[in-house]
Amino acid sequence: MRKAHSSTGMAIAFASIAAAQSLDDLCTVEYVQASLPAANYLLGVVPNVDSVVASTVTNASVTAGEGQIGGSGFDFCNVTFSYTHTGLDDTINVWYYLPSPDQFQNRYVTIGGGGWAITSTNTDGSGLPIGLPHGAVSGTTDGGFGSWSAQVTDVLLAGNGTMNDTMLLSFAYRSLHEATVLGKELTSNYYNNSDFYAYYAGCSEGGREGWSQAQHYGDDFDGLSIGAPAMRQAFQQPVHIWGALVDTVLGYAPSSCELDAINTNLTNACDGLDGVVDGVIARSDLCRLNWNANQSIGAPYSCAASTGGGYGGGSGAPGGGAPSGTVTSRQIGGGGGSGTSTPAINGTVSAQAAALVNRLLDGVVDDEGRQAWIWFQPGAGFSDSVGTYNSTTGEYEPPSIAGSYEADWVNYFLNEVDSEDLDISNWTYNNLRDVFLQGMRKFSDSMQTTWPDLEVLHDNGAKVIHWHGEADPSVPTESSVWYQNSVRQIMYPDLSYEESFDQLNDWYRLFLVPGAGHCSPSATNGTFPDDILGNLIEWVEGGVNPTLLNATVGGGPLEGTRQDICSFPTRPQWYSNSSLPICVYPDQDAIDIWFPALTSIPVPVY
Ligand SMILES: *[C@@H]1O[C@H](CO)[C@@H](O)[C@H](O)[C@H]1NC(C)=O
Ligand SMILES: *[C@@H]1O[C@H](CO)[C@@H](O)[C@H](O)[C@H]1NC(C)=O
Ligand SMILES: *[C@@H]1O[C@H](CO)[C@@H](O)[C@H](O)[C@H]1NC(C)=O
Ligand SMILES: *[C@@H]1O[C@H](CO)[C@@H](O)[C@H](O)[C@H]1NC(C)=O
Ligand SMILES: *[C@@H]1O[C@H](CO)[C@@H](O)[C@H](O)[C@H]1NC(C)=O
Ligand SMILES: *[C@@H]1O[C@H](CO)[C@@H](O)[C@H](O)[C@H]1NC(C)=O
Ligand SMILES: *[C@@H]1O[C@H](CO)[C@@H](O)[C@H](O)[C@H]1NC(C)=O
Ligand SMILES: *[C@@H]1O[C@H](CO)[C@@H](O)[C@H](O)[C@H]1NC(C)=O
Ligand SMILES: *[C@@H]1O[C@H](CO)[C@@H](O)[C@H](O)[C@H]1NC(C)=O
Ligand SMILES: *[C@@H]1O[C@H](CO)[C@@H](O)[C@H](O)[C@H]1NC(C)=O
Ligand SMILES: *[C@@H]1O[C@H](CO)[C@@H](O)[C@H](O)[C@H]1NC(C)=O
Ligand SMILES: *[C@H]1O[C@@H](CO)[C@H](O)[C@@H](O)[C@@H]1NC(C)=O
Ligand SMILES: [Ca+2]
Repeated sequence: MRKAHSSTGMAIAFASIAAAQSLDDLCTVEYVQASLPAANYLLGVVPNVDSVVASTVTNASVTAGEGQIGGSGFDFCNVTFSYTHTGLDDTINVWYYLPSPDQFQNRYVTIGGGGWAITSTNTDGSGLPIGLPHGAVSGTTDGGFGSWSAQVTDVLLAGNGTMNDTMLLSFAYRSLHEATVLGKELTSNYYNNSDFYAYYAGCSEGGREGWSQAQHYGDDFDGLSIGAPAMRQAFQQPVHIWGALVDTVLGYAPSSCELDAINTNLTNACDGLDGVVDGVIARSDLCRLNWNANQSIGAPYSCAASTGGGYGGGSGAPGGGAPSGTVTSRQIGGGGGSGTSTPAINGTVSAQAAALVNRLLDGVVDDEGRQAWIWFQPGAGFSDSVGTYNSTTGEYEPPSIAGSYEADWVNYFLNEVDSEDLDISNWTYNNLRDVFLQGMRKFSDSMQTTWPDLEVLHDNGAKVIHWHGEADPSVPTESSVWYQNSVRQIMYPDLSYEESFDQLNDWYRLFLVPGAGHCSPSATNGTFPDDILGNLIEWVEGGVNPTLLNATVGGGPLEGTRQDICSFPTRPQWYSNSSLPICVYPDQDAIDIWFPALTSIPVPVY
């Protein structure tokens, strides 16, 4: 098995490690300075030796999260330093946790960010500590944004009309690669050990960052754990406009109460299609084939007055409480369907609301009805469409887009204006399609992150575990299915569907997590991955190909029961005599439902 790194070595570092093996001995500014990569180890990158800060941390705890394990009793060296690029007077900060020598297990991992942040520095399983339970050095970067908590939108524009292209590319893919190359060389020098494996782990924007590395720098890693990637940004952010736009174009903004009633009907109708009635829609593909919102017309609803807090999302659909650093619509600022007071409401599901939900689930179309993109799975709720109550008129209005990630995309990235406003009240469906196309033209080599040829990564022997909650309301689940299919078709053009999946599954697997939300569990009785990086390590280092992803039920009567996750395209199906699902190949129509022809987009969408 290939190892990740070959060291150029550093005499000073090696001189001191022989006598110094404890954490206290290694975790000094002098020793870390001596372990720094040399100037131009990565051409054009010059570490600032004087910037090194190193401090010992002992008995640290890590909280599990995002499908990664936690633990306690971790001792490590907490290191930061900065570097500059030749010819630029810039400062990029990088941050590493280096386990004590007795806890180091010959692994390195780069950690991604979330939302518009290039890094997550939390103590839970979404930040730098991810590596500690696996004895891995963890590394991350501030991208040169000026602070660890800065968002790319803070630095993307030098002024209205002037994009800071350096910051764009830093965020898009470059700075994480630099943090990785520097981190691997630091690891090699610090432990006097070039014989270790290199990994990547991230979810949401961190997932997109993982694909950005896999696509641009296929040599960097032996394995990548990529969750719910916010990739294909030309579509990913604006797809959240679809909910409000359909309200606007159809002239009907439903209350959360009415949408909840539709979602309840959907859940009741689709829950059992997977063979077990447990409140989890494990077959959203069958739901799309078997249910449409017309079935819910006439269903009664009644909700008490609310003083704010917004949309609860109904069963199986998370509302506002997304974890920090995710790409949920309308989490920035005060716009949209949260925080407003609504009066008591009752009624029966209208034909208008049903037409609207059918339009949402069928995905984005243009004014001629031609398909432009997909949408979220049934079970993910309809939060983007929830009307805002106007106490002056007593009517529900389409939700405001202002202050959302999608407004940021249109303003900062596409139009290059520093603004949180976006008024879509005059838009038609073509405006949204045109936003997709504008983003594709402008960011195909940066934020789009869908390059489908992973030959370098594959030749390098690297493995990828790509996972996605099937009820994710922030990044459409189908977005992941779509990308995997693109890779399969580009890399195995001459093989049949099953033959090409056989080849692909040797090194890249996709797991859809039934009922799960965005990088987190959602449905009460749903299962969730135990230890994704652990499965990846077993695959890379032990040759154990994860035909199933280890996972455990998080609540309800089966809480704590192992319920592993099927590798796409196989899908879970329960039979009367089994308590665990069987992974089956779906019927052709349950495959085809994922792949509509995008007749409104004149170029391939990967
Ligand atoms: C570094 O590691 C190599 C190979 O393991 C070993 O030969 C060498 O003595 C080590 N050097 C120091 C200074 O520990
Ligand atoms: C280490 O932390 C744990 C809590 O995680 C605590 O119970 C224990 O006393 C600590 N040990 C030491 C030596 O501080
Ligand atoms: C690690 O060091 C940074 C500054 O270099 C500091 O802000 C942070 O709190 C430290 N983390 C821990 C866990 O001590
Ligand atoms: C780009 O952003 C960085 C970080 O904020 C800044 O140092 C640099 O001067 C900016 N470049 C331009 C051309 O504005
Ligand atoms: C969880 O499953 C149990 C029995 O299998 C069921 O009674 C309960 O209603 C389910 N919970 C939800 C939220 O559907
Ligand atoms: C729902 O009902 C409307 C009005 O009767 C009809 O036009 C539409 O085709 C139906 N939708 C589906 C998916 O059956
Ligand atoms: C429904 O709302 C109306 C007012 O809009 C109210 O008079 C009526 O009592 C409500 N019915 C129920 C069952 O809540
Ligand atoms: C409510 O409706 C009134 C009348 O159309 C309008 O002037 C006002 O801006 C609306 N309020 C909000 C918060 O949209
Ligand atoms: C930049 O453009 C936005 C949108 O037009 C405007 O609101 C803002 O005031 C402008 N900022 C500056 C500094 O001119
Ligand atoms: C929408 O169109 C109307 C009529 O053409 C125009 O008066 C209004 O300014 C437009 N609103 C926006 C936000 O463009
Ligand atoms: C996954 O489960 C298998 C079988 O129970 C076990 O051998 C393996 O170690 C587990 N892997 C992880 C990462 O938990
Ligand atoms: C919606 O769900 C379907 C399938 O479970 C039922 O047959 C319908 O009766 C239900 N619709 C309403 C209005 O309750
Ligand atoms: Ca079910």
